[in-house]
Amino acid sequence: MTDPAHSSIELACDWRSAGEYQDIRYEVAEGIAKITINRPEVRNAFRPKTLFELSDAFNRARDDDQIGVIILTGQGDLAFCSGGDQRIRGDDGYIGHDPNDPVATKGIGRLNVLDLQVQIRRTPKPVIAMVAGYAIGGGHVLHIVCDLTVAADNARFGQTGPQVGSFDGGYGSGLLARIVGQKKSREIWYLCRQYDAAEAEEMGLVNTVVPLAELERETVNWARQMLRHSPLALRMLKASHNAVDDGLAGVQQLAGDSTLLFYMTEEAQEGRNAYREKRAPDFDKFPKRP
Ligand code: S0N
Repeated sequence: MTDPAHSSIELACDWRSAGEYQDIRYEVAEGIAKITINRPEVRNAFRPKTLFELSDAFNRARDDDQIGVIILTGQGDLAFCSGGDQRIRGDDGYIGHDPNDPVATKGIGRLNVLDLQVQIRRTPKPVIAMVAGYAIGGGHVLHIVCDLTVAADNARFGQTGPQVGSFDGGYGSGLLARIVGQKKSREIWYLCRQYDAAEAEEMGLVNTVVPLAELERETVNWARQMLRHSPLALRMLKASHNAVDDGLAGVQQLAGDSTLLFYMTEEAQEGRNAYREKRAPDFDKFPKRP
């Protein structure tokens, strides 16, 4: 039987571990952060601990000003992620078993993955899903919320919600429909079929498909290409692409980025300086732009 942890994917960078975790790995190289879900024995299904660690790693990558692009992937050839760990699904969500987690010790379920989806969307750096094997259920939604998806030729995509008594009516269906169209999205959810990498590329669900061994090389090439570009321009483009689908929260993100840019101008700094110097601001010198 194939070892689920085995990877035929050739490394493309000299990765350095930059965080201690149990369910994931966090590695960095060349301005890229690689976050790997490391539960291959369950096809990289996530439990609450996995999601808290992923959230921490995404924060780490966001706050590191040397990191320009983030890669999200799964350990091994067989799976990117198979969604929520069904073994610890309680009657009201996924139940953690970490004695240090106050929610978990109450035995109350919590829908943690939704917070991670929002976090990936709001991380102001491009996130690439690097998919080998299955991206299924909540694991499929994780690749949907990433900016780009590079797939290996063995990748398989699908939702299982109606089969296992679950559904994702947020990004999992709304954003999927934006990507592949309403009819196709409904087919994917209602029928719970699986789609191979070529079909996924055909429907615009992934950006490109490459041989399994070359998956990381190609993904890193995409990252390197973006790293040559203006990080602020990429940030604005991510926020702009998100804005319509994310409603007022999307507008807030885009508007926040505008505020960030405005803060960097002499005009905004005049307002701050005047307040600090206890004088009236002099905005006369700034043009009333057409
Ligand atoms: C991935 C599949 C297709 C792989 O098939 P394959 O290669 O034949 O392997 P298996 O023999 O089936 O699996 C190998 C071992 O891995 C275990 N395993 C696989 N997936 C899971 C999983 N998700 N949870 C727990 N264990 C898993 C198998 O049991 C097996 O172990 P052993 O050998 O010990 O029996 C295939 O495995 C598959 O179809 N997996 C299940 C996919 C699935 O239904 N996932 C759950 C879908 N639902 C969600 O993800 C919830 C979404 C969600 O979280 C959410 C969404 C919106 C709003 C809120 C929430 C929320 O709940 O928070």
